[in-house]
Amino acid sequence: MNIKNYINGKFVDPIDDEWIDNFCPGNGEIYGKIPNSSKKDINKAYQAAKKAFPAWSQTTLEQRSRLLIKISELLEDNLQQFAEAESLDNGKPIWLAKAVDIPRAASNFRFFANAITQFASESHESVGQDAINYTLRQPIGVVGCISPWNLPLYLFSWKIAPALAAGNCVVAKPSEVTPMTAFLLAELCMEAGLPKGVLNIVHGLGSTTGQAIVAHPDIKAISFTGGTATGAHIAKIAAPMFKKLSLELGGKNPNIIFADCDYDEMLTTTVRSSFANQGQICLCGSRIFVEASIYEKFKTDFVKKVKQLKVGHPSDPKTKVGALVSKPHLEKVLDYIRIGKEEKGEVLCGGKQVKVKGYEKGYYLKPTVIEVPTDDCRVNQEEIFGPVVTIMPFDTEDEVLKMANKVEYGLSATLWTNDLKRTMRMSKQIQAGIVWVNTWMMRDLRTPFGGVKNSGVGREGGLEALRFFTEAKNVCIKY
Ligand code: TXE
Repeated sequence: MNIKNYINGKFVDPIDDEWIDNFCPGNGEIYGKIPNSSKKDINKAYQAAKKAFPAWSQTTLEQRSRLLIKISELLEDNLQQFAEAESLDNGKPIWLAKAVDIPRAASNFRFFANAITQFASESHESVGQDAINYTLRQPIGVVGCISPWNLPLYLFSWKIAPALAAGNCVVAKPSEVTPMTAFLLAELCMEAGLPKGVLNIVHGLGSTTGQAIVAHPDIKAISFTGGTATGAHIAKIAAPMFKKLSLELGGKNPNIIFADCDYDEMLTTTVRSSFANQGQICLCGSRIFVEASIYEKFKTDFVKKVKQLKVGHPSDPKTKVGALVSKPHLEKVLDYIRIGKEEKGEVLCGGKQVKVKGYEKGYYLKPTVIEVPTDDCRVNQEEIFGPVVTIMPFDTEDEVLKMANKVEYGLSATLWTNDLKRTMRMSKQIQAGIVWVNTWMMRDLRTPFGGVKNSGVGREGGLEALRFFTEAKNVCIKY
């Protein structure tokens, strides 16, 4: 199926008529073409957004909120179609797309539809000066949203919903590897009655289309989720134009397990936090540190459970681990497994490609556990972003804290313990934007989301997202 750009309320071909192939990870075959849009297409999208902005920014909160809720309802009505498209495009098991990804995208629209109606700004009385200050939170204008392939619609909507709710018009680009559900979303926006030009969805490669959004002088804010190297590149382009930036980048998250935890719950969740979505979630706990007294037991139990995970075609309801997103990505992950062995890591399970019957050209990999000799080896330091985790033991809290923090990233961390004092101590000291204690990926959309160090700058979610997509203006009135 070929997809098109959605600009000014219409589906259009790219101006230069350039296209790229879209591959299906489940069988490795080309199943459609997508536009590789140029600067000209981005400018066309920008012009449409600019034209739509005055009217859109003046809609009442209720009008905006109703429209976003309508989109969320339409997504729920079309759950099956969207889940199938997401699974086909990304390789994730269809049950996962149906249970998590698409419902979460619908929640994003509903959440920001409601959040905007509660978005208050502060006022300050300047006592003794007969003056009052209040803050206006005004939409920025035309903003750019660039999203990745791992949670395609979930992360696309996580950006465009707050941007639209806050009264901006948007030029958005989903990943060229997984464009399908963003394309389908455009149809729902039309059906919901979103005015033309308010949301423009332009497809293409990062280096052409993405870069054209970032380099466009009049797109004043960029919300980006993707790789750390790309984030740094974007920051360089955006800095001389003083654009507002929100960068949600990579992670290499520690999963720290103490002997006093609820063992069974920890074990089940750790399998999930390691391999959910084929390990392609920036929040996955890819470095597992286990207190020495339970290390051998954990190693045996964990590897046993991991070996039971069924690798299979994304459409098979029994599949727990689907296909990796692309051939180059599969090769990158395989390369890391090779590096892990060279670094004297022991592959306790997995480590190999899987041929799924009937889909031999698909990008399947066995979930892999590598026991590493030291924490500073590359597989323990660099983001692999696939179904690969490292494990190693630790003796003391201080030791594990040092290892947990000794990476360039700082997105999330998971802590398994029933010791309250330790929880409080460690939560403060772990260098991460999110710390989960005795759980993983429990998300409340009101909470700030983002990382420290090379995991990015800025926070998404709740009020943070609405603040990002608005400019604060102080008005001081002397009376
Ligand atoms: O991401 P890219 P890639 C990590 C993960 C992965 C690595 C590379 O480790 O292996 O990044 O993945 C657009 N200007 N994460 O190469 O390239 C691109 O088209 C503007 C973590 O697929 O960063 C896509 O829409 N945009 C991550 C988006 O950026 C550009 C999720 C992300 O792609 C651009 C994905 C440019 N110059 C990968 N170059 C997470 N944080 O969850 C690319 N893009």
